[in-house]
Amino acid sequence: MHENMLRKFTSCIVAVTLFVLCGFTTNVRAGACIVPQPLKGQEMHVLRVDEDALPSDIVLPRPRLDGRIVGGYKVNITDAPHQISLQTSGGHICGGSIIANRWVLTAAHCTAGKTAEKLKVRIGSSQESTGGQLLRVKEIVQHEKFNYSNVDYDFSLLHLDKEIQYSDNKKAIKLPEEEDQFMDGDICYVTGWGNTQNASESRQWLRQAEVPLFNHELCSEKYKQFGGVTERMVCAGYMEGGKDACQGDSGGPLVSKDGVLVGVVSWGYGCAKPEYPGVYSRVQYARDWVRKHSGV
Ligand code: 4AZ
Repeated sequence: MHENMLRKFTSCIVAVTLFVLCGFTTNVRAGACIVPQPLKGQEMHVLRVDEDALPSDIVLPRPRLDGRIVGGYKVNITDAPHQISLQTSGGHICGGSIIANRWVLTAAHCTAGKTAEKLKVRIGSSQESTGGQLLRVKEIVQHEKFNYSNVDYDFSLLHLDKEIQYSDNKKAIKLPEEEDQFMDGDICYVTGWGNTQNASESRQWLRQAEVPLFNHELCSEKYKQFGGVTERMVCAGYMEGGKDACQGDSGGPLVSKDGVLVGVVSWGYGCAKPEYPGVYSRVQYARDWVRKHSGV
């Protein structure tokens, strides 16, 4: 095809695609189009929305999968030895946490539509693409109530085909007990190889950000246009934004100062934006479910 024709053909395809995405599946208001952006292995992302232009009674699809650890710093895997990188043949897709010798906890939206044979887990490395060990997954146990449209019950267990020998760079994280109390403002740590939203910050190395737990009711209020947050979710971040998990961090750990796995990176509106904290699956809620399926 001639270059000119090819260009015209391409812009036509782009125009039609934008029309379909904006006109049928989402909303176009005051120039704001909520465009679901496909990302490697994922299906839907809401990227841009003009909050002032939206009436408060419409419920938008949950935004997710749009960025990486923002406002953080490089850490070594020995600082977060429970952290794993979940991979397909294309490389890193999500984070996860070692919870026992043969078990990893991640997000259900990371495993949705995948088969165990296609997944690998890199453990014991500060870099997602090299080092440590690459283990096979024997079985995916995805939460039976996981709901893709509102991201509720975003939990998945990965049964590994080999036992992990614990060392300084690979070990299990403690799960919360039913009676543990986590308070608004408690500082937690989120880690991952996700987007830093800053070209000068490498995403090859594991990064960490410190984020305080965010009041549940206030978080639900902030996200009311996206359906609010459920009891299976916990929010963390600053009202002024700046530090957050982002694209590629999903499935990864949110850990309290006492070393307890409080949350699993799940979703949020963009990354590190003021008034939109990160939303995590609340591990305490899934404690019995984890015990039932893994014995952990
Ligand atoms: C993601 O795509 C993702 N800022 C994770 C967390 C958040 C946004 C996106 C929250 O993995």
